[in-house]
Amino acid sequence: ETTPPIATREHTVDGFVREFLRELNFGQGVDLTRASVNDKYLAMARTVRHYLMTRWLSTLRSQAKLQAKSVAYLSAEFLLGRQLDNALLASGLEDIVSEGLESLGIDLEELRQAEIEPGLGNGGLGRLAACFIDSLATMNVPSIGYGIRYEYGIFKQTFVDGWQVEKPDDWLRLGSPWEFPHPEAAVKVNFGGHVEQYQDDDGVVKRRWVPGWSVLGVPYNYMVPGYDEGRVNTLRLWSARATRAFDLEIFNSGDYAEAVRAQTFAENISKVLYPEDSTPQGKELRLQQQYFFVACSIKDFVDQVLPQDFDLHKLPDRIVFQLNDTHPVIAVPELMRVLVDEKGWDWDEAWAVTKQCFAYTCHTLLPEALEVWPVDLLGRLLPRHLEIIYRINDEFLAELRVAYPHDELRVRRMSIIAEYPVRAVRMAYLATVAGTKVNGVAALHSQLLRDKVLDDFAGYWPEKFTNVTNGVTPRRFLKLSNPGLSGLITEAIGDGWVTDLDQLKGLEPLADDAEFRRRFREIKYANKLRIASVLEQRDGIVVNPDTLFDVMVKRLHEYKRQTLKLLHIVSLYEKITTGKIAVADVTPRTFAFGAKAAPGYVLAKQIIALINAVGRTINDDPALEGRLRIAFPANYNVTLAETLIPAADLSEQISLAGKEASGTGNMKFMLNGALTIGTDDGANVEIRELVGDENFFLFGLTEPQVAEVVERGYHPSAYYETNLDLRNALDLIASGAFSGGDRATFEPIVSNLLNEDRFLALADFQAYVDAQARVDVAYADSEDWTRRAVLNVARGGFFSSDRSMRDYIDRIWHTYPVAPEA
Ligand code: 26V
Repeated sequence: ETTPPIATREHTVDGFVREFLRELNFGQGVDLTRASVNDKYLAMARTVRHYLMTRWLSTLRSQAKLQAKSVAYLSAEFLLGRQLDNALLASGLEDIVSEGLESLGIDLEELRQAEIEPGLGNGGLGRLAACFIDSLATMNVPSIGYGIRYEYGIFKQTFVDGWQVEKPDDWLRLGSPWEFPHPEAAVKVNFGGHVEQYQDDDGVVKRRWVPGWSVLGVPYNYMVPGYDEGRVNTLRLWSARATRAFDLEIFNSGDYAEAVRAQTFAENISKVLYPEDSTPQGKELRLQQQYFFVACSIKDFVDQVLPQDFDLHKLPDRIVFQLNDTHPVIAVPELMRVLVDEKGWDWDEAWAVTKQCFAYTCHTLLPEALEVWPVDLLGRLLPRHLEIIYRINDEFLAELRVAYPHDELRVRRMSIIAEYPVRAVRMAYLATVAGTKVNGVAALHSQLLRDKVLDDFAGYWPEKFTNVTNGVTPRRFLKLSNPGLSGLITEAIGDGWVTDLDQLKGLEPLADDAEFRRRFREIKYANKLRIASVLEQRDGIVVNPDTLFDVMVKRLHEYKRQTLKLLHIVSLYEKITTGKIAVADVTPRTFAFGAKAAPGYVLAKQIIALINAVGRTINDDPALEGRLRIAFPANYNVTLAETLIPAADLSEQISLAGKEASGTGNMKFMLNGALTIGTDDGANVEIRELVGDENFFLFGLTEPQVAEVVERGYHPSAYYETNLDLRNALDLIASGAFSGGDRATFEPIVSNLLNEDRFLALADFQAYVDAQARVDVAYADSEDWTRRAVLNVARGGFFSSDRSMRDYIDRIWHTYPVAPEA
């Protein structure tokens, strides 16, 4: 049997230049002399992508041949960031390209800047998915990412008078060279209608779904290139189109305008990413999105990826569907529906297979972030799925009544169906019942899941619960984002760390090497200069590289406590302007913030306005002699993170203990040589254990202490009454000092802190200020600070997403690596 050859490209400067010009002239249809930056960027992207194609095709070939078990990572979000640099790295083309472009008089940096990043995620959860698929490809793990190709990603944040104003993120407007649309492979997804009873050919009474309407899902494939000759895996994102049947019916009735309207209705499903990431709104369109991508993905895997004659009883040997939070959990009843209704299996047979095919990752601890779908909504949109969920629940509860014959209360607590305030499906419970494993995303988080959020389930199925601490890809967040430090590391220990981050341990002895520290400092300084120039061009913000860079970048949430950091700044300001401390005694700092607020989260938006207002006041106050500045660039995203994080000295990870599931920014800072000021929360706990207490600025209540304070009854105003510095800071905000004398503007923030303060910012204020004073002392000894910074890098290897993937493989997936065919 002969296999047809796969085309290859010539890995030489001349070869590259030829391919690039071909793309520019034949693909883009322009002459180099008349080509716009975007023309050149598009041609460049397509050229690079062609270089990866051979590996992609061989990956698919070896997969078809070996039929190895795969991971399907189901996620409503993939926050990829820009693609060009990563593709250049993965194809090993960096040198060839810079030489080739130079010979053509083209500036590579200008092309890089032309790329609009695909912002198809809100924050940590979406970026984690992107890091994971990068690691899976690099580690040669057969896997496929399934998600949604939103036409509009996370909104673009702008500031108007310091207030957040959202603009649509039209990321596809200049073309999208990284995707491969496959309209011919579209799949149909049904919605609505009702369920009917019928008799099959053998006279058996069965139930089936009679849908009310349907849409098409068009797959768009993206390459997921592994580093250094690894696999090129696939990310398949679904885009909604109207079905032809949909159109025809109405066209035939002669109502052209209605037909076009119906099309828009269908295409709305993948129109926009929901920008809320903590309080589920229970929106029907969101449930449509979830079912849409999950139904497409299961159908795709069963009908397209698996061989035609595949015996679905062996499905668990070929696939594990990893559920990235509860968003894809409707996949569970969908697979049941496919097996029972479409394949004609009996219920028990289908359930036995289904419950081996899923595993569930939980990403939160906030009760309000746990998704529940009211049964009236679910029954209207997916009537058959609701029936299936009811049956899963009935059988589960019957099983529980056997296990706990005298504890009906417990049985009801564990019901997948909540009865109050409205009857609704608890998606986390459904996922837990159906999954082979349930994992949290950091050691503390997994412990709290077992002890609190899912304690009844952990008691019933102790072996189902496990932890996999998050990680980040060292390719994007060290190698690419910090070329200076990467170069220094490679010089010292070789380049094996890029795929084996534990090798960073080899840097430990160099923490005591003065010359190494000098070069390390020099690189940090260069990174500060780099971000200073970016901020100036991008935002018109001026920062001083000769200051301590103190950085807090993450979504704006009360639990993350941006206000705690702000209170520290306001307190410093108050003390300086009232002469309590001398300006000359203040450590010069640049306080950098980056944060988007969910558009409907009123308090979060007020906090953004307050940060900007304080910034306007202190940045212009001559009394501070430029020693304190706030830099709050709008629209923090992956691209900005890549230049901001490598410049940081201090990483702010100050959530209330027990609320941040893991955090992943904290890991990126550590690996780029920042020290952390942080609470005992999420992965901070593990960071501190690894780097050592003496290299971490710990402060604040621990999770058990928080529970105790809350139990006793928390009264934030007591802290206001007894802590003069805190009172002065809050009074200054309340006085209107940052709002042109208007006391009303920020009154809601102050009164929320005084009367409610759900996340105990006031309780942790003094401890935080004290920890910041320790930071000042430590920073003053620049040699010792650098030594600690080096140790942070050296001890950060654990936080590679390659390690996370190894943990998932060992504890949950049980898959094996398969290299692409040579
Ligand atoms: C939740 C929801 C709730 C329904 C509405 C839409 C929506 C969209 C996204 C989310 C995700 C919230 C959970 C989340 O992002 N968790 C973060 O996950 C990170 C990766 O595990 C982790 O590092 C962060 O600590 C955690 O907050």
